[in-house]
Amino acid sequence: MDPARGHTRLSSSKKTILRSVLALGLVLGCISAVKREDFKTCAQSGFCTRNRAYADYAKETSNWASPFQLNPPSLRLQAGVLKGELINTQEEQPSSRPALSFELQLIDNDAVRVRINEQDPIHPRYDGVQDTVIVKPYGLANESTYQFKQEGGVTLIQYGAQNQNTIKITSAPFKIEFLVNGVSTIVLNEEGLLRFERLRKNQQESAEEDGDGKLVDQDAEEGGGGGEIKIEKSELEKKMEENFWEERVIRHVYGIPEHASSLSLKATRGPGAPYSEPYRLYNLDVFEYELDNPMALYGSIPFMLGHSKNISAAVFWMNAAETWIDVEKNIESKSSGILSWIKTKPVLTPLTKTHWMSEAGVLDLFVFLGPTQRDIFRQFSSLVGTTALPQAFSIAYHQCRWNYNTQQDVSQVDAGFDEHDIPYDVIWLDIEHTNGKRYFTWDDAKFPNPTDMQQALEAKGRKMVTIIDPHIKMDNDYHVSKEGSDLDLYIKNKDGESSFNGWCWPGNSQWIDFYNPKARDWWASQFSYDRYKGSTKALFTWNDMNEPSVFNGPEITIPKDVIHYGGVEHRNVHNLYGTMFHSATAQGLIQRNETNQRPFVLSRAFFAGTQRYGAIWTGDNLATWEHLEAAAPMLLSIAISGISFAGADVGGFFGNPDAELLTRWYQAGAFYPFFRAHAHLDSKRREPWLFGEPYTTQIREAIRTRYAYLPFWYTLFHEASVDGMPIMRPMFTEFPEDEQVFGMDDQYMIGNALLVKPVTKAGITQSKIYFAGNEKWFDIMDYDKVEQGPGFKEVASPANKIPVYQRAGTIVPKRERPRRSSKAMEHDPFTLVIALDSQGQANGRIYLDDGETFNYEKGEYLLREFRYSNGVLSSHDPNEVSSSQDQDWPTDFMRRFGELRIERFVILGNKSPLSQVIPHQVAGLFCAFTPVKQVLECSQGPSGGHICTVKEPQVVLGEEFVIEFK
Ligand code: NBV
Repeated sequence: MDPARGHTRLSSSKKTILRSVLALGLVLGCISAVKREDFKTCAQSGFCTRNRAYADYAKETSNWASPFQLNPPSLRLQAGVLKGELINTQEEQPSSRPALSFELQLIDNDAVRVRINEQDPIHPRYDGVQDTVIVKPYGLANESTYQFKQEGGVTLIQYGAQNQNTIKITSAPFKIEFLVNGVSTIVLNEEGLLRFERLRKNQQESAEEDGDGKLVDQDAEEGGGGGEIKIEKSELEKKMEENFWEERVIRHVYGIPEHASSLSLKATRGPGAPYSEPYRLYNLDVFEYELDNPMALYGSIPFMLGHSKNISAAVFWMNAAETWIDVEKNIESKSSGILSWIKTKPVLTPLTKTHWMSEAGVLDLFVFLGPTQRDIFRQFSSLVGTTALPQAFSIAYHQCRWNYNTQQDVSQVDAGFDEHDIPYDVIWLDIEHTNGKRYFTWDDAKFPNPTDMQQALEAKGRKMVTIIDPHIKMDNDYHVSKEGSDLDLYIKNKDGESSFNGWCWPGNSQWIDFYNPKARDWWASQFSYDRYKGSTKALFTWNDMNEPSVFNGPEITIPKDVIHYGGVEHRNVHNLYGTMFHSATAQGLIQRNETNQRPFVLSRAFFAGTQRYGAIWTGDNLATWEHLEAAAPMLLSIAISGISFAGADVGGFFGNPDAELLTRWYQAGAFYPFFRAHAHLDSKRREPWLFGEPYTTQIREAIRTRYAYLPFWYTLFHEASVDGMPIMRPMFTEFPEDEQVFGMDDQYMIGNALLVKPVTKAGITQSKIYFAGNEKWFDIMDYDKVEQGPGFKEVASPANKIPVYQRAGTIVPKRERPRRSSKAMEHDPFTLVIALDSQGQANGRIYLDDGETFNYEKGEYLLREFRYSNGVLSSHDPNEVSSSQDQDWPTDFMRRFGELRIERFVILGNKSPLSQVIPHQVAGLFCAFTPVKQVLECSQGPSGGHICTVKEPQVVLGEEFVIEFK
């Protein structure tokens, strides 16, 4: 299938690439067939080897101190920005060399940005990542919100909403410590490992590569050193200087996806470290990836969250070049008091150190001190962007396979869902639907009438997705290829003149340079209906292979020395390429639409900020139980790093799942934010009904469960789009005080309300679940099964059951009438499941808009907060400026959605049965409240709680209400 893969090896090239290696140590106190030889280890990466060696050298050298010093008289704090000069005392004639510029920005959302760059460099470092990653110019803290003082060589800044944060900057040796309420949380350069390369004139000349420069690894030449310390001796070291730095937080650390590894990051250095390789961030197409491994995968987000019982903090290392991160864990006793104006608290706690090493770029680091995780997610997402609100259909179920072969195949599969009463929203076409892998074209023999095909789907409220990859077949008769050449839009070889070409699905191909604004606009224009023939507004897009995957390239990707628009060398921006492509595609879908529809684009590669453009998935997993198990930790790491709209291929991409595995995967997938089944070309067909009973029924139930909870999912997507809260949440996000859950990644929360524990082993009918907190948990399949937290409990998880529990104290909106697509449910009434806590209270929300357009930006949506307290349920608008208040009602939207009924309340956890429903009249927008006799039924569960159902309570969503229950 992919002969070129087998031949790609890391070459022990003789070339020397002199580029701006960047590294930072962060001490954060707190079945595989993968061809390993295709991918670099740290020992094969020159800068990784040298940086690790430098760390060892520092550790082994007694009295090691960072050679970097801040020049205190140079420090100036003005309008939220502290500027100064950083001197490397180890440099030859430091006084005659321009110092490094140091800048610390206090951002108005309480984040802090630290930047270090060269002053007057001969060869400026690439500093453009911010232009694409940071959403908008942000505000700096107002001078009245912080205090600043300098004492000797120490600079102190106190800031934060409650003045709770302190930054302590030590000039010599250079170090920055961040404290929250006097507790040391993150320390930058504590181990004195900061290093910063300068490129000198004679080096710049010698930086030219020799050889053909095409498809060999570009810094493997130093790899043979076997990780030995050659700090002063190596030839390369004489030419280069690396940036090493470090930070510390005291706790578990999480994030830095994408790795097929645990949620809580494992040690990669130090005694007993489970991994010997650092975590690597370098977007790569890894065939049949290995589990429990820090190897790089398709996406990279250099965001790391640290958490301990009392505190959370995070860092974002804004660098898109190849990056390696070492994690080291030890125990340390530490007194963290600083001068008299900070409270002193002793800390005895596991210390996690992390060491960040990037090949290029400037040092640009954001520190988020929360104090809560919700604050951290808000701070981070306000800089890199929140999840774009997706179209409602796209959070329903997707049916994919490589490939649905013909138009007839598509209509048969579509009909199969109806015959078996299984809802689905989208059918996908993989690369075989094209004319010879020429994207934006159709294989006319197989798909003679794509427009009719899409219209037939649309008539049932369904959609289609086609794949569009970034490699463009070199063929002058292919309009996309020809226009790309005529307009000169391809990535260039290192000569900066000729276009790079390499091998991919269509054969010899070229790659659009998405760094060129003209190329982005042109690409977006390809999606207009007149250019993308056979496309309709029911057609959406899948961007695959965008790491980018180049079959005959080094590590199956594009060489680092190819050149982008503006002369930018690829190594500086590698991890962002896929996102630039994703963004231009999403822009294309927005532009094509006279109907103001939101885009839907799935991407395989990702970076920080990808959530602004669409969804991602975890690539080519395997149809094994181990891969099913690995999906949750992977998705959790991705979620806390900003990308909520993510999923794993249900069923496993490679191989053939048996019926049990497939069924369990559907049950797990029904609780992934992006829910798509997918399968490899060579795998057997596995549409949900093909395994027969009881599996068809079990899969149908799993998919229907997803559809029933769509109002809840959509409300969570709204929350993610507003304040960056992850949808799929680690247990420690909801239970930050409970140390029991800090390392837990086999169960997780959806929003704050649902606890999910996927079954990931064959033959299991019992699951051990941790019920956190001091409240009850209600089994969603059988409301009278109630578990009391905190503690582990063995619960039954027979084949037809997804172990999912609703947390006491929450109200979850649902729709309980199964239909064939989410569109077909859009006018259905709602059910509210009200799970009372021990105080008899519960809260929840619903968000609703038209599910398709951008009209919500004009206020066309409904946001309702439900509160149950003292036997009274009320619905109100939590946000005075949203929805009804400032509108001339009724609008089209309200006519369509505001009158949607709530047809049922299910009240769980009542100590005694209810016998009366008393509506209190509230001025309504549509009609005065008409008290009608509701149907109230209560039953008693085995645990003594009462389950009461109120049918037809005569309330609509667009109207506030107050109802008393007795
Ligand atoms: O386009 C074919 C596949 C696709 O089905 C899969 O989901 C992607 O991750 N694609 C990779 C290319 C080849 C995989 C072997």
